[in-house]
Amino acid sequence: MMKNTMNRPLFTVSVSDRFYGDSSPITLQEEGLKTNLELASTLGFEGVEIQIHTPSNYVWERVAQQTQELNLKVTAFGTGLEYGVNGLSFTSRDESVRQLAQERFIEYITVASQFDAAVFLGLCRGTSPRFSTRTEYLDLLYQQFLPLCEHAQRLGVLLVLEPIVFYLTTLLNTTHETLEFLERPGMEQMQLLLDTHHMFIEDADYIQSFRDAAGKIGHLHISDSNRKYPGCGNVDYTAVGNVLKEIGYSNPVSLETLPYPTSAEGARIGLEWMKKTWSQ
Ligand code: LER
Ligand code: MN
Repeated sequence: MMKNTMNRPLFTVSVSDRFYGDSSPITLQEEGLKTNLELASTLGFEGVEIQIHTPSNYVWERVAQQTQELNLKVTAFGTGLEYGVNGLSFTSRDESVRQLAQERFIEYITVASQFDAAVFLGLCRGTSPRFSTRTEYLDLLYQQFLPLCEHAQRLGVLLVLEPIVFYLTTLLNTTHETLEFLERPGMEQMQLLLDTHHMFIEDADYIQSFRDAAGKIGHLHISDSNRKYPGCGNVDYTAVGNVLKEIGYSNPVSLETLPYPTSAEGARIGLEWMKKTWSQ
């Protein structure tokens, strides 16, 4: 991935191609990807993470041209909808589903290489049916990730793995267990995607987690304890801002919030938090 030469993160927002629901944490989910790109640019964001599914439905050269004209950097591709909409899972008991997940992520990595963007590994990890089978499922996940890491390395694409809260998966919930997982051999192309929502619920001390993960955080989601914009819930965003500056975090910071009270208003307030944090 190209190095950001600013000494602060790029201010970005999650955008989609349509409305996925008020309980879906994608900030801009108006009708049409282009509409959301235009909205992100009008609101003053510097970049976007694109959360769609089935990338072959898009003409990516056109999206590249649109984002260029809007002066937006595409920082990442979110893949959670591949699990939610298409049912793709790397730990499915069905080998053909695992195979489809492999092929789909190879596709994402190839598209992301055209944008110098990262690819998220989130909900598509699937889940272990029992706590007692977690080790077996994590080993399977590791085997599934290795070919993706190789492809990503060849194309110079960063993969980012997100610790996700217990109510969505039993695999890799905390920042520390995900850091440990990333130490397995062959995973050098993968870093962390941290998300303040998951960290707040899962980590014993989510501010200390940022320090412990310093240098290994490839992308960051801003989402309060209730998944709304910063300030709506219990996350201490003053402390989050301070620790991010303390560790010199300069990869993208991205709003991944419920479209509350509307897509545009939640995004506007979230961007204000980013600007205030990095102007001090
Ligand atoms: C995706 O980045 C995420 O945070 C998950 O909770 C899916 O919404
Ligand atoms: Mn997230």
